[in-house]
Amino acid sequence: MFITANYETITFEVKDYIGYLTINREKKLNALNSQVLSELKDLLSHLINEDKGSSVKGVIMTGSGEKAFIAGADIAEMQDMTVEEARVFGALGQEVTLLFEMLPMPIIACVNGFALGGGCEMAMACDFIYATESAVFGQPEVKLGLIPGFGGTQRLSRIVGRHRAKEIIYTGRNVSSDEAQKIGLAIKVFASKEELIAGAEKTFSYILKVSPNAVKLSKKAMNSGNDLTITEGLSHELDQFSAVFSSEDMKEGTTAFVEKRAPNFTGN
Ligand code: CO8
Repeated sequence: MFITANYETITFEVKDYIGYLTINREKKLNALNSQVLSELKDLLSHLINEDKGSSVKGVIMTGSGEKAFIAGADIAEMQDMTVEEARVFGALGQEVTLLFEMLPMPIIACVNGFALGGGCEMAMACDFIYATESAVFGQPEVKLGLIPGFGGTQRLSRIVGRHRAKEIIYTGRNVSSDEAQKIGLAIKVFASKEELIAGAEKTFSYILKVSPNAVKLSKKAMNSGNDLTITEGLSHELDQFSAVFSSEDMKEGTTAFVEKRAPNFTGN
């Protein structure tokens, strides 16, 4: 297991195969500055490189405290950026969102409070979003003379539809947890942060029983197919579908069914 002790703005703790990733800048409502993004990049790269043999089979991401998941990119840091510096900062944020999508294990964004701007963008890069009733989503960048820069102009449309995404981005308005659930941005809503985390743990209790290899390849086929035509997407699915036939998990899962016993998956 890699060393997480050096991180200052995030924490990562593993318990019962679940990695608990927390953005740890509570006083600044967990706003994303360059340090947070760099530490996220480092952690996610380790998780991707470890893959096989990793003790982490799923990740729950949340923000420290009760008030915010992430209240956006750090406005104070962006205030004086040059065009070149903004490009580097934007590219780093985008890279982190792509690393979430490349994680070999599922990651659930548990949105407790504000998920604005870069916060909404990080949540959308996770596999799916659970939220508390008090959660507030939005892409308020236009109110600051900015535009979404960590993937919001691309992922929000893909999740809620282009016209709805345009209305949300052009107005910069808040989206309540209730509305987020109605439009498919958050898929489950819980009364408290405690229940939110317990809800994600319950979902992982099902995911941890199935083949980690099959989940990984489903994720890969679904993420890579997102931007393709149906024919190209089906071709990607076929690649991953045939690839599972070389796995021990596939032999174990099908043999266990035929032998009428529970499977014992290893992730290989
Ligand atoms: N950046 C920096 N600091 C922040 C941020 C932020 N996004 N959000 C909150 N903070 C800080 C506040 O400045 C304050 O600090 P301090 O106590 O030192 O004054 C502390 O957190 C607490 O915040 P508030 O006092 O404002 O708390 P309230 O409960 O009154 O308000 C809000 C909560 C409504 C969430 C309010 O803080 C707010 O409006 N925050 C900004 C939300 C926002 O606009 N987010 C989008 C930012 S832009 C963005 O994310 C762009 C992403 C792509 C960038 C690409 C770059 C190239």
